[in-house]
Amino acid sequence: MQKEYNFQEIEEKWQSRWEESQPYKVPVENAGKNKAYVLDMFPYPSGSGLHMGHPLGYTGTDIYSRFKRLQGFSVLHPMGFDAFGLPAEQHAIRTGNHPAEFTKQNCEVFKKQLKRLGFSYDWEREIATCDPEYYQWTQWIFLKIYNSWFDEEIQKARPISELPIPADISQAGELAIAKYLDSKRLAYMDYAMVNWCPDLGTVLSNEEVIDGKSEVGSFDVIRKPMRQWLLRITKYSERLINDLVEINWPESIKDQQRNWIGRRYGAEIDFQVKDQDLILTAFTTRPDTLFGVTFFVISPEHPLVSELTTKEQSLAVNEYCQQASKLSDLARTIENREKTGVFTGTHLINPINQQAVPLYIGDYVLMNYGTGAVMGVPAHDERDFEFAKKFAVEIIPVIIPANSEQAQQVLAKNLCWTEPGQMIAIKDPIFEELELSNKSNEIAKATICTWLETQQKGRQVVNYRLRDWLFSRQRYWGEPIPIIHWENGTITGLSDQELPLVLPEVADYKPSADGESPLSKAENWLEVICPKTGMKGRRETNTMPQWAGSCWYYLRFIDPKNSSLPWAKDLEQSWMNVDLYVGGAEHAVLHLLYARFWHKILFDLGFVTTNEPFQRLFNQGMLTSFAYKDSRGALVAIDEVKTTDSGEFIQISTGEKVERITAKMSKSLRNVVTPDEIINEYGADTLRTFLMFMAPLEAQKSWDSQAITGVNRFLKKAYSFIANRGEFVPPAEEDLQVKKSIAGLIQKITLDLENLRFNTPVSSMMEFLNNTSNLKFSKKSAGEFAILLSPYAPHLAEELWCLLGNKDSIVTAKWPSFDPQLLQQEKINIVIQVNGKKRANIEVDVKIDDELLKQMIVENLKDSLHPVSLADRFILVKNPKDGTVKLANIIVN
Ligand code: ANZ
Repeated sequence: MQKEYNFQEIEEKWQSRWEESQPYKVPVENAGKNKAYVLDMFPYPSGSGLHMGHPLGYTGTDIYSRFKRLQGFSVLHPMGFDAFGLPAEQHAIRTGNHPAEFTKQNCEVFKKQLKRLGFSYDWEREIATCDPEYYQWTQWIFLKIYNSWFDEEIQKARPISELPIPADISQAGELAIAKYLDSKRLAYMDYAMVNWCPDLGTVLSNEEVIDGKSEVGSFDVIRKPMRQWLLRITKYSERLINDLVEINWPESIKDQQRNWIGRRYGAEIDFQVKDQDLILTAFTTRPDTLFGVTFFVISPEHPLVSELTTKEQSLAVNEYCQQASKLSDLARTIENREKTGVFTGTHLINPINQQAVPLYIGDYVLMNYGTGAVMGVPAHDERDFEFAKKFAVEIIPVIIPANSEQAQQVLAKNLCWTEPGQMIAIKDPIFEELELSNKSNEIAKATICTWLETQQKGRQVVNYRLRDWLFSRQRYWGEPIPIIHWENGTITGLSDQELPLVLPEVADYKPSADGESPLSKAENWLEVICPKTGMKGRRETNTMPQWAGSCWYYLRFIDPKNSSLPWAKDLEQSWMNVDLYVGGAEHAVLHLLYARFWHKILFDLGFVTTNEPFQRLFNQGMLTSFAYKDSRGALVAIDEVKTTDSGEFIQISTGEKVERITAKMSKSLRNVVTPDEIINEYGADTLRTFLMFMAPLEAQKSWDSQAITGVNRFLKKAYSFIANRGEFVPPAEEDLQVKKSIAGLIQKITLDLENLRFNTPVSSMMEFLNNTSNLKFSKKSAGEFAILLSPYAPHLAEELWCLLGNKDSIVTAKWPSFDPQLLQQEKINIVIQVNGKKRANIEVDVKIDDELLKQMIVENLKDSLHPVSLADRFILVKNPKDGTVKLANIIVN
């Protein structure tokens, strides 16, 4: 009787065997020369369980891990949970239940679901960032950051104990020294304008604010000054940009990081305030436009606003600044927003031509970029152009396009020219002395910069868009920041022995009305007395942001149970870097930049031996689903639509025709497919193989429930091919085509997996079975097929391996090799004619492609009396039976 593919039985059986034999366990000391550290971006354990995006990337890494294991590598493939986070806290506020319990339950669900997918994780290394045994070390790293400073000279972090203290400060006593140290630490406190979200009762980082709303929950966000913890990531701007060349990451992600850091080469230029002994400094990337300055704008938060405002203008200026304080930076810098501003009554002197220009306050100038002051050049900057039009300020062009026709247009129409070009002749003694007329604006940039430097009226500078990382949150469900504020005004970090500083129990999880963290209500925990001096102190009540735990989890996986250190140094040395890191591109600038930053500090302080954490990064594409759109553009859920025989889509309730579109999976469109549903219906092996088969892993793709049956059929066929085969032949009697095909398959899949091409091996395996399953097969070749299949469909492959009579798990098998001779193509001889006369013979592979053949002919005749080129007409005469070329005739004029 024919045996049927019973995926449920097979998958349960092998999962329980793996549970017993632990084939994926990596001994702690086992790194060795051939190692592969393959890492997934670990999930946040939400209450709704795994969604289809999770197994998509996780299958890719699992296939790669299995492939490397079969190749004899020691593979570290761990999994854990990014378990602090806002949803659990909001759940706690709603229900009064402890977020830890809710989180723990969710982790259990996730783990069970992940195990059903047959992933080859070493579960003994599981970690959760909210466990005190884990966050003890997050706090430990925070303290290392707190206890260090950045030495500009060597561009490295160093222990704060090595910071040279200026003599006047050390004479001023302990308190002054403490203040000085605090001002240099890599973790420091400062008043910062923060994004305050009243509904969430917390401060958000810029990255967590999207279009003026919170990323979580989409609540309004306003600006407010608050005392906060910040990490000095800006000190690492240069290294974070420069070291990108060392790592194998998608260029698009590198570009996003570069843009986020936003390195700008430019100049600071000093403008004297007219009739006053005061200087205002502008940051510009375009010193070449200095002769075109017609006004000057400072930010409403500029510290000199009141000093620079005349009595007559003070009322208007005050009112304007008040209005501006209500807007977020983002709202102020929206493109095409109508420019606003107010005149201060004051004028400034342009250092290069001594012209007096009016000084305005304008909210398009931000205080936290450059110097918070802009020299207005309306002829060459769009924002300044709009401002000048609104306030009727003069527009003086100094650069025109190199193309004269274009230049005439720009001048005739008074356009704003922001591109490179050449300098217009200007009547000015210094302009003439510098011989700028008709020079390219790039030359003018350098010339004017040098002039400013020699006159001491300006200097070249590098500026970055990156801001220091706002690191404190007024939340309960995060790592407590291990700091004590003493009553004498000093602050200290806890000692290593006092860690972990465990979250206290609190009566409720809401922040206080003024935004203090819920921890400020935990009186007993909060108040401390120094056992040595008896001084009173209060613990820091802010907690760390969710990014903290994921900044270093890849290091803990190396040595997850170490209770005396975050990781043992020799293990770190043998396992790092992460060889392959896979996750969504949405983490381009958040997690991936923060983790690189922490890693570099740890590197500087000697705790890790590599400069970068993630050697190779790969982004999985978005997985979407289908939905429908009616003629008004409204979205229609998938169960409200039927498909007609002719393939049209009709809305059932209205009978109206609708259009099929791709949309995010969402409950309201009822187009969500969960991994569990699919596993129930087809099994995990089908789901895994299908997820890879759909498209290249990096591509965006739409879930198509119908297409999965094709993959399921392939696995049934693979099962039957071995389970229902009467007998195998000895290797000597095997059909040559089987030998050749399996060799080709091994070659192809090896190359594809090495290059993370996960989709094409599936079609190659399908094709292989179709072409060879009816031929004479040896057990050896059938076993090799099972091994090739095992990264994709590990349960089925184990079953087939067992049916072939193997005693050990297929996990312990060896990735097959092949005899390259089997892949050598037969040669044929082709006659070459030029204009119908025989000129040469060449020997080529039977299956040579036409283009390659043409190139070979050109090459072959290169030094002859009758050279030909690819531009000539080639007539390839082919054998009608097998399509091989017999003769090539090239027609040369
Ligand atoms: C004069 C000028 C002339 C400028 C010109 C540009 C073009 P990116 O490349 O985005 O960094 N700027 C400087 N500080 C600013 C601040 N705090 N808020 C808003 N804008 C500010 O832009 C650098 C340019 O942004 C600077 O160069 C300055 O305008 C403006 F034809 O100076 B520029």
